[in-house]
Amino acid sequence: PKPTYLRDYRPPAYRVTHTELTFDLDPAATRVKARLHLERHPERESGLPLTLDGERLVLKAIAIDGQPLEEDEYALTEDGLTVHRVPERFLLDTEVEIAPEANTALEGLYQSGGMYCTQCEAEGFRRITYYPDRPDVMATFATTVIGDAKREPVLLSNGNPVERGELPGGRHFVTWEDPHPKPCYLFALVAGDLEKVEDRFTTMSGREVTLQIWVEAENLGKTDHAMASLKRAMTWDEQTYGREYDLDRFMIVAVNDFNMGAMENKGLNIFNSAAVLTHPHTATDAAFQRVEGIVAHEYFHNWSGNRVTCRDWFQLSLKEGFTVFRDQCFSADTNSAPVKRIEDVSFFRTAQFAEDAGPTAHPIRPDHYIEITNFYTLTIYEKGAEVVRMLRNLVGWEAFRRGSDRYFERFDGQAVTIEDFVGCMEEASGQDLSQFMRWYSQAGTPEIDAHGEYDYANAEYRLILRQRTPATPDQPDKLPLHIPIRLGLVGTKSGRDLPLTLDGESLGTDAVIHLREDEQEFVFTEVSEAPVPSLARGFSAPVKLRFPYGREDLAFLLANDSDGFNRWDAGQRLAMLALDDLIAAHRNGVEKVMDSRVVEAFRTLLSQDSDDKAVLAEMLTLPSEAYIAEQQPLVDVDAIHAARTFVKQSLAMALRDEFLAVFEANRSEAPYAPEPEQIAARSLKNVALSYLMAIEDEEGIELVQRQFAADHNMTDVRHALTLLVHSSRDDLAEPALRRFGEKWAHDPLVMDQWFSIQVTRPQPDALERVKFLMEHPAFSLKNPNKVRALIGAFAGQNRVNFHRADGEGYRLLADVVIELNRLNPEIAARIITPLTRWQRFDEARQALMKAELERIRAEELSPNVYEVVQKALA
Ligand code: B3K
Ligand code: ZN
Repeated sequence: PKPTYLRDYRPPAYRVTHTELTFDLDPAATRVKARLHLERHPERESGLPLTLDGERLVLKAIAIDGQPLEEDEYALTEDGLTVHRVPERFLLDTEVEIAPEANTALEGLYQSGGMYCTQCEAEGFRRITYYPDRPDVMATFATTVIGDAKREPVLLSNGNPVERGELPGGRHFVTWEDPHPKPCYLFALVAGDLEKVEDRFTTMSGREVTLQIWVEAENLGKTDHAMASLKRAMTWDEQTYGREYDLDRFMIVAVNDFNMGAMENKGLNIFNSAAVLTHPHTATDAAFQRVEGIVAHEYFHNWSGNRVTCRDWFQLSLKEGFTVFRDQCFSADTNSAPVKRIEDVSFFRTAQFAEDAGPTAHPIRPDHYIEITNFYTLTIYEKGAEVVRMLRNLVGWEAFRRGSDRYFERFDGQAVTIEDFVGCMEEASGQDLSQFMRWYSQAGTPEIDAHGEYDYANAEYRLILRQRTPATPDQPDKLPLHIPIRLGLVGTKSGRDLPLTLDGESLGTDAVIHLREDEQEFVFTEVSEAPVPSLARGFSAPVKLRFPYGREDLAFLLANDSDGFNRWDAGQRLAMLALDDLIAAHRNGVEKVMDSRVVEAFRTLLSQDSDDKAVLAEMLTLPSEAYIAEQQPLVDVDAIHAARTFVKQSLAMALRDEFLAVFEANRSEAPYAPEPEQIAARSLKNVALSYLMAIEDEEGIELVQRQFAADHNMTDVRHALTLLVHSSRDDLAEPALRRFGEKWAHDPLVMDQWFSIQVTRPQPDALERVKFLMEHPAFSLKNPNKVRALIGAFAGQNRVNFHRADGEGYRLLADVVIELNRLNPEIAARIITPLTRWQRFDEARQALMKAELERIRAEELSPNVYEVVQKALA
């Protein structure tokens, strides 16, 4: 497979102004008729051949302006169709046959259970019909769907239904029209025996919109939260960005087999059922919040993505980074803003930093790819969102909003670039963002080394910042970035933020300084007492910032920092210092000793009356094994696990009464609601319960068992079940697992949780369990949710067992990748990730991991898996 390069971009030779499609559905032989209204692109020369993308299509007929083509007038290849000579303006008619039932890649038109559905982004439409499958070709669509009246009573596509009718042989049809020009990646079709839940929304200009969520009958009771979230998101986008919905109806469909979370098809969003269905008995607080975030994300795409789309797939972050930023702000406004930020950043620093440090590191705007599906990454999405957040902070909200208005107005109905977006921000703010643009082209996580000195005599604080971005594949040398650092100086006597004066200018007590050079010195004057600096508040830039904090400094910040995020971060840093010592002790075989400062810091936290319980819960949570690993030069999974367990148990022993008090104070019998206050109390209570269970004494066990048996809501039940299954007591784990598994055997989403809990347990039988569960009737390699729940959870979260010294974990993953490479290349190329991170481990493990990658490489590979394996072994 050959790479595609950004520098080769050219507008298409022909554009499509209108597309008419007719689907005659059949599992093995669906007929797709397409009539494309084509014309030469004004920027391209006359006489060019017409090239259309098409894969796995059987061409049945082709005609131009009603004239069937002779065989020598066109050429067919594996990936498309070329018509040698065409007029300047013409109609192209084609008819193809496709087999949805054989489509296990879940791209294009496929079947999920009994229903038909589509996934076209990025390049799935070419598996439906011959078409210029690229986002800069935008057309209006009219789609007729013909199905069996009994098997597929519901026939959906984008836009508004304009006609329906009966046909001979028990068939019927519906015709849909979408008046908004769109690229084909936003096309969608759904057909099946579905039920709907309906609601209404009045837009800010007074238009009535019908909202529908379509599900299989048994899921009718699980749509309330998604519907409420949708309405909140619609209101939020009107109030925050002035964006209104633009069709008469907005539909969401839940499907069980789906590669990603959801898809923003115009007027017809298709969702992984895991990203839309909730019920207090089946979904956890985290799932409720995830559904809210994803519903909002897809809805927000209607403007940031659909009305204004990407010129080419290199610009993917244009829509994804911006839309993630929008959904993060929405969730922050709807729930606890500090907790949302803590959760997002702690995930980011674990997973995106690892991506940036690995062999598949790439810029937010890559300059080449083999398979674009591999670029739906944490870098494009989450780092892209961090960069938009920096922009918002650099220019300020008001200029940002003016820039966003300008962007949506100027480029409505167009396919544009990242420059177009940043250009609007430059115009609206009058700021020069040219150096800032490097964030889009340079891969890797910038590292900042900070040093500070307080000069008593002159009342000055001197802060020296040095930046460096490590080399990444294809990018050995890096230029300095424009990095905004939000900071405060916290007085050690007063415990307060001191006034900041820089170059004679007074900046208040919380300010942003701009690091643009490799090295820069900032001298704050009139600093009346010795301070501890609180740096990169709120994670003001996606960087690794090192500062030689002592443990006292961190304990001080944990108690005094006015920035909630940095207070949490100080706690994480303090815990990391203790963990580092313990990891070293474990490796050297010396006795582990708990750092009393961490114990005292936790004691203080537990004794304070916290007004934000959700933040407190985060503060009491130790860095994850994955995050700890991210901080080590060489990852020793066993030492990390042992050190973290030791800290947890030491805290539990020292602070048992305090944890018990917190647990008791936050119990509630009130009916479940996914409201911020309840969620906060539950998470705090459950963190306390984890500590109580860490030492597995009779009382802790009793509390966990009682919570499990009370069966009050899935958050509590799942937490209790996890504690039981992850304990050393199989006599507790087995009956609970059995009970839960039998109770929920009929519910695939709950069974996913049941799978994950078992295969993430630290006990040495986890790998055998994975193998055993792969034979379970509820498991299927063809269902991405199942693959993620079982294989993804094991390889990604069960670090001690996946990295077993005998290499069996690696072998298992490689076997799965080889099988999935044939069934579903997109999922195969994702699930392989942990194997590609071999550089971080000891030599023996490196050799084992590379051997598995070699074994995979020897197979006949999809472009997806080929690209990843090739990079991992480069
Ligand atoms: N835009 C989709 C991505 C689907 C791509 C799958 N290959 C989901 C989202 O970001 O909203
Ligand atoms: Zn998106």
